[in-house]
Amino acid sequence: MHAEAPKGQGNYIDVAAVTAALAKQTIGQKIIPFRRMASTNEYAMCLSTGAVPDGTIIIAEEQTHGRGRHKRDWYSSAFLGLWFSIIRAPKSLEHITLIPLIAGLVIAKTLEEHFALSPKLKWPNDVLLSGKKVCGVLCESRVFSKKTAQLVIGIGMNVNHTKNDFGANIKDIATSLFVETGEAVDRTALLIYILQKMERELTRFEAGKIKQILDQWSRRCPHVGRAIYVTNNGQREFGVFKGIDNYGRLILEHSDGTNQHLAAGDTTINLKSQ
Ligand code: BT5
Repeated sequence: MHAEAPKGQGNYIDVAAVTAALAKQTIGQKIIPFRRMASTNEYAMCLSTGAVPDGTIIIAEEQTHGRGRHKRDWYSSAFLGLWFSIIRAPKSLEHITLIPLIAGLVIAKTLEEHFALSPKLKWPNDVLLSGKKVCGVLCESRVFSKKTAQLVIGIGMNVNHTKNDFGANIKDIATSLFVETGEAVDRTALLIYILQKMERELTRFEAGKIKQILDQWSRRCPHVGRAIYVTNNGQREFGVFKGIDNYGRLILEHSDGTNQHLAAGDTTINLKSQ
């Protein structure tokens, strides 16, 4: 692992430019860049508390063991994407389960504003373009007491991949910004935009604007109001996706009219027609 990118190989993210652009905010006040590492989330989760300032970013040009939820793999090719983790000390733990949804919303708004794209959100953590996954979010936390925790917000976004850059196991389900727009993307500018938006959205969240955030999230989720299958702890059932509660849980309405609130950790969803 190299804490500093060696010169002259590949097209590196300009970390100095990112740091300079984010000088006035908490997120990104320190950036720890790697050329290659196993997983930025794994690294961030191993840092001891207080070892780095709140808002520190761990970023890698390539991950060899990028991880998704439930120990799934996250493929992170060299120089083609944004693979990074934000270390955050939340002000309150009450609604921290909303943070993966907020991260997805930040990405969706970035794609709308920066590229005039129309991304969709799939609960709990996928950002889709043309029905394929362009970005995934993995939030992990270490809880120290009823009031304190350290959160790691991991974001993986496919940026300059061509279709051939995706391996056989994900080529039908993954897409990139290059595939969708036909244009190479400046990853440095994109990262700055995302991190500035993340600071603003997390500040809004900490100011208690939860309803606004949930409304904005739900508007971008085509599954809300639809019949869906839910696989929860290995059991498959179906109902209507009524919405998201204040804790980021999916509200599933059963045929008898009762509502069940399902946490992201154990649940995956599919449209009933699939
Ligand atoms: C996620 O998990 O979508 C969370 C991905 C988070 C990745 C970031 S990168 C920086 C940080 N460090 C890490 O180690 N992780 C985070 P999940 O919902 O479980 O989706 C995983 C599934 O997505 C896999 O089983 C594949 O089917 C698919 N997949 C894997 N790599 C992909 C890619 N690059 N693009 C699209 N889909 C992918």
